[in-house]
Amino acid sequence: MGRKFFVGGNWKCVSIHLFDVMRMIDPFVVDLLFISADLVSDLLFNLFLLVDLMLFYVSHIEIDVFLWISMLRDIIKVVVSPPYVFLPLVKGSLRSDFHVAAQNCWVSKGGAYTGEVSAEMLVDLNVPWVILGHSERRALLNESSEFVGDKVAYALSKGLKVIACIGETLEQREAGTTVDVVAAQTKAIAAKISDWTNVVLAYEPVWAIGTGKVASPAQAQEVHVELRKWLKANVNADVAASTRIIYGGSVNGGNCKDLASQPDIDGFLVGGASLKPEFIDIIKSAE
Ligand code: G2H
Repeated sequence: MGRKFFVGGNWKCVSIHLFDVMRMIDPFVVDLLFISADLVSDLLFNLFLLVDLMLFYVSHIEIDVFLWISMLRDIIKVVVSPPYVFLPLVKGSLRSDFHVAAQNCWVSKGGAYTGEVSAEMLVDLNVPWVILGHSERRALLNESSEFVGDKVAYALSKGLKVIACIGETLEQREAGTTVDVVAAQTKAIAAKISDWTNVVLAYEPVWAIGTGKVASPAQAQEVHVELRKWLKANVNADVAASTRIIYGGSVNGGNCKDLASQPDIDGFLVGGASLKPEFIDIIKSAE
């Protein structure tokens, strides 16, 4: 079976109007919640909202038809990753065929680790996915590749699915060490796990993150091919063929189609654009 296209929305630590973002992803469910909450207090406001919603649904009908057909055909996996505090609300309100991910979790069993959230807690909340090793955490919080490898292994052992991020800095790219860097980051994960079934590898060149400088389709494809070669040589051919390698770094509605057309780009991890209506266009690039 082919690799199912995967689109992750990484909401990071951005202040958002939750209902606006949720309505963008699934107007029907969220607005019903919004309406029922408000009906109690403000009938007039809701009449106004209802008209607004009717107009909204009419203008988004094509989007929803596409999404529902695509989901029925089982060709896309969509996972959104809100900050921890919003996880239960987003999970409870989101359309059932979309899933949620945490943006991080602790490296071992929970305990006296102030400020951390454990893999067990996510499992208890029925949060199925977690993003680990994002370059912002590697750079700002000094997370080493070995630490990320340990986190991936622990999260998998508790039943979570992992979006594991790797990627080179601009200096490393300019020094010609891109493949060595991503191979070393992948090796640190491979050293700690034996089953790749629940891992999605996210190649995110650091120089492309939040900068508007997206890797060209050829640049991204080249690294994805090298990663697949590395997995084949160092893990096995099955893992190389079946593991989804997604691209992240300034993906938007304008560049997603060309990137998605590359044979080894199996989807995206999207930051800024996952909080905008163009996120739907990015999901649609699976077709
Ligand atoms: C990379 C990406 C999401 P953005 O961090 O993981 O963010 O799309 O804003 O570059």
